[in-house]
Amino acid sequence: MVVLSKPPAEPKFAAVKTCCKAPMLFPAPVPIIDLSKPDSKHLLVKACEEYGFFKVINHGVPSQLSANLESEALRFFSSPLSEKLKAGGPPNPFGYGNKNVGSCGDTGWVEYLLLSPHHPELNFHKLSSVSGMSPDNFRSAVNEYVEAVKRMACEILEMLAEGLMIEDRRALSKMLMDEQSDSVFRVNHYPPCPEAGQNPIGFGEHTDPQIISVLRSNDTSGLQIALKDGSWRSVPPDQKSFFVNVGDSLQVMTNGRFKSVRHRVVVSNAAKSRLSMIYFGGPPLREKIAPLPSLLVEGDQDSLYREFTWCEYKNSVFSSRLAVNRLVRFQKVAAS
Ligand code: GA4
Repeated sequence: MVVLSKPPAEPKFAAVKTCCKAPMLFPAPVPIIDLSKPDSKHLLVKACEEYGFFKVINHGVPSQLSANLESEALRFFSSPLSEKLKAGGPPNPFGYGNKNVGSCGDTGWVEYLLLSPHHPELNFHKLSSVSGMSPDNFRSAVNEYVEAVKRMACEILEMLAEGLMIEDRRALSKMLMDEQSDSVFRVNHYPPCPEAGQNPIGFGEHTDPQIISVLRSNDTSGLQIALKDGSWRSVPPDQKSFFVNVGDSLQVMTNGRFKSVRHRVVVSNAAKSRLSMIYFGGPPLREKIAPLPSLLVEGDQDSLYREFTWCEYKNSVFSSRLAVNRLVRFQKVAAS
């Protein structure tokens, strides 16, 4: 006798935490960087120092690649939950997940696909069992998009290296170019929420642990960043541009000169879903995360951080709650 298991229920997104009483925040003063202008490198450095966040225009990534991937992703997210669950997820961190972020109890009004661009075997074979999906189309949409965005991220890192007067302009970008680069790609879908007026948390506040993150979203709002004084500001969406975050590892590599930006997503639109795709450029697991030597020599400064590898940091990150300030454990204690 064949026993059919009960189909899993649609995700219960009810009763998510609400975030801020003020329904409207002031828009963030987001620096806009024109990548086609060579002298943008000084503005890039300034943006990383002041905000750890900026928007990129004239970036050279064909809009068709973003549009393609967006439509493939929407096709996936509009499948029945029972189908989406076939694309994996917890306890395996890769694949489809909903409501739960990470393994330490963080939740939000979000469903996602977490993919490992350098280990395709972890991603796509599962999609072949999702009815209505063509894994080949999805795979090539992801690969083409990630390749183009990675190239842009490397260009930004090379401009930053020049702006910081680092002799080897590839000192940062080579970690993303390395075959063993531990980068991650994520597509987040925030479905329309009946409680949107109360600004429920879509993705809780955190900093990104990697070197650099590149985000592209559709034109639905929700992203917010924290300024240096701790106040939250909204980031108006712009589907033609990319938003770039400094990650924790780049903060360490610049000995704290660049700040990894705290950010979150709130669901503020009851009618429209938000779709974002984020490339997290990370170093190889064995890579030492430490201030670049030339940045220490100049002011005769000591490193603010004890030495660690990306593997060590990653283990600590993946066993922590989203909102934790994870670098504190790696900071040197100031002598009194
Ligand atoms: C935040 C940035 C990336 O989305 C991510 C996230 C990761 C996950 O979703 O598994 C983490 C989060 C992120 C940092 C703290 C831990 C791990 C969820 C979580 C609670 C893929 C990443 O690299 O770190």
